[in-house]
Amino acid sequence: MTQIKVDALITNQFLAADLREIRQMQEESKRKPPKTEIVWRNVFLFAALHIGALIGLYQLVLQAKWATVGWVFLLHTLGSMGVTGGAHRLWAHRSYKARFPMRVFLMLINSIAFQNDIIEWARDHRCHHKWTDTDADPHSTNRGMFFAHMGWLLVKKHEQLKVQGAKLDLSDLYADRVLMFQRRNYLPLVGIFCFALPTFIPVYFWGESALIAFYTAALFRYTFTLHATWCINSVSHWIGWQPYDHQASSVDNLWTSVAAVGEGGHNYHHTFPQDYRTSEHAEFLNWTRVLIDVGATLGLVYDRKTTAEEVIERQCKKFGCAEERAKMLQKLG
Ligand code: ST9
Ligand code: ZN
Ligand code: ZN
Repeated sequence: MTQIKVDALITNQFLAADLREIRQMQEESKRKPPKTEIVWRNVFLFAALHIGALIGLYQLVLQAKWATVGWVFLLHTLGSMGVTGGAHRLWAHRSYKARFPMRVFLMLINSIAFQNDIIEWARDHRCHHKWTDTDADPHSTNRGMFFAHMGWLLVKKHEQLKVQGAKLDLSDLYADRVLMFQRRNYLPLVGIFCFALPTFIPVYFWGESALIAFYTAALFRYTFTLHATWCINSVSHWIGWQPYDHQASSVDNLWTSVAAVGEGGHNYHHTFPQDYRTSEHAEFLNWTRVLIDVGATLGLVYDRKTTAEEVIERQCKKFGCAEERAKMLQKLG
């Protein structure tokens, strides 16, 4: 395991000049609200998906077999881990390294979640970290909580995001043949892993009705995982603890840790983005960390990065609050 001992701001890859530029961009985006160009195709598709998900929820509660309920939970957990352990902690942040079989596994379970291919996901997420709450942040909270949650997927992206994002170095992502395979075959992969297999398996193995399997394990489960993920962009930039950085909009929150398999330490994560744990609180909910640690035990994962205690303490003293950190860890475990 590698412990990061350099100053927190440098682990965050921001230099003082960058920070000044970012503050200016944040002010500018508050002064001039950007014009919104609605993409009606997405509005109709998401509306249809949510109607299907509501039917699925009704069936899940009243009509589905118990095995199907378990299947929905398993798919949500696996798909989420493909996002948290794969797209997020491995590919967007490089917070650990993984061997080929682990990367293939993560790419396949990521396809269950159908959240754009990993290269696009990681590109947008790197923009979110580097230019948080500016027009170059795909889901800036300056444009309101609905925009941060899902509104950003219903409108054209801001020009600033495209201009700034084009400056990012994404060569590591394009050099990974597992990611290139996913990109080239994205539609068949999500067709199989997000919709076809989730429907087929309950029908074939425990005789569930095809319609119930489709509405619950495909449509409802897909929508639920989307909202759990989107909550990190809305709730986790809104209500919660800020022990590590009071100036940031990100917060630590217990409920997002529950729904998003351990990603609720968002104030911690924005402060120490290269830490593979992404959170200090509620370790028992950090199932993604468990998956990465199991990978390490099996020799499939190596070079997990953590943050040294003295760096965390220095950061809290300078930009957050050590007492708030102690209180939060006591309350949330
Ligand atoms: C979904 C993603 O839901 C969810 C991500 C959530 C992220 C959460 C992050 C925080 C969480 C961390 C923890 C994880 C927790 C997980 C928990 C799990 C329970 N840089 O996009 P286009 C350029 S997806 C640089 O079409 P438009 C580029 O040239 C749901 N350049 O823009 C690009 O071309 P290409 C399913 C950029 O036309 C070109 O612009 N998917 C950047 O404005 C055009 O790009 C959907 O619903 C950039 N960042 O359209 C699809 N971005 O890509 C939704 C763009 O070829 N998306 N460029 O290089 C769309 O339909 C469209 O993107 C749009 C904008 C309508 C939103
Ligand atoms: Zn992140
Ligand atoms: Zn964030």
